[in-house]
Amino acid sequence: LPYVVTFGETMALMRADRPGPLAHSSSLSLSIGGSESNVAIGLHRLGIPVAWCGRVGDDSLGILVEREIRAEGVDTRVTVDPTAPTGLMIKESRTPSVQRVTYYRSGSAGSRLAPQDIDEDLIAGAGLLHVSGITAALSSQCQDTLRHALAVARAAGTLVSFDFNFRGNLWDRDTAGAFYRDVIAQTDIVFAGDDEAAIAVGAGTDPADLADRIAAYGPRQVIIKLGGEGAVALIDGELLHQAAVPIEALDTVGAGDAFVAGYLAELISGRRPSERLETAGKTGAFACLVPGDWEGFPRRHELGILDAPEPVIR
Ligand code: KDG
Repeated sequence: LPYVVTFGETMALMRADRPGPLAHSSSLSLSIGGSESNVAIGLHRLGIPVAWCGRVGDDSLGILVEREIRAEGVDTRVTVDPTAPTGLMIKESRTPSVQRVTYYRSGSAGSRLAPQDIDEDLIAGAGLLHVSGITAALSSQCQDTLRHALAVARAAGTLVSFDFNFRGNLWDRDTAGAFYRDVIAQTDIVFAGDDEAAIAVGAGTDPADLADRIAAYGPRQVIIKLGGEGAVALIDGELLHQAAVPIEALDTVGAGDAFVAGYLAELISGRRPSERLETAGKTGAFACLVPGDWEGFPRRHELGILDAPEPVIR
């Protein structure tokens, strides 16, 4: 199978074990999270070879980040930066159904990712490069890195996938919108929530219309993620609707990444657009059923569990 390359900032992730104010949480669990490494883990669990590039500090959290991603079978290409710390993200579950994410990442090692941290030959030899708008929001150096990687992929004929991933606590909508419009003109596959799509192409009530407007910039596969409402996609001119898998969501952070991993895994495996969306819907649902960002992502043989007729599988 062709392999996928991705890169971005992965942070240590601390999360209270029970809902309530963080100020009253006496214990936190420690893991890692980063949109692109989440996608990489999701792809690998579905049987797709994948490499992730990133920069971490010369600290214990950097060791944790690299070890966890590598332990998932992802080919990790990590630059250790002794001059900046590994970023940190804290998830506060203020009520059982509302999560607040706080970043401690400004000036982090991950935000200093530079073009030389990403092996050009790795991108040129890949079947697909996946990037996210989060990287562009971190620093101008990260934005240069993303643009450089895109240029290398375009020149080599490597497919490019881009997830808007708007983070309002990292940059403003106007700056993000201008960046999105520029990048989608150089991208083959675009993932965006309907609210995120509106940042780039203006508000619209109809997701199919948003997909149309994005496709006008050039991408042949535009997938508008609608969370609990499923997804609408415009793929090679064909409009498709994917219903969401009905579940009781516990933690939706990471669901978008799982969705992207499901879609891309089936694309790489040569499956039809409807099959790509169906798997994406399932992987997204799996992510919502487990508190961590990526821990609940399914392996291929587990995809059918959502339809299991009995609660105990023997
Ligand atoms: O998509 C999930 C991500 O939001 C999370 O894992 C952390 O990359 C992250 C970010 O910057 O928000």
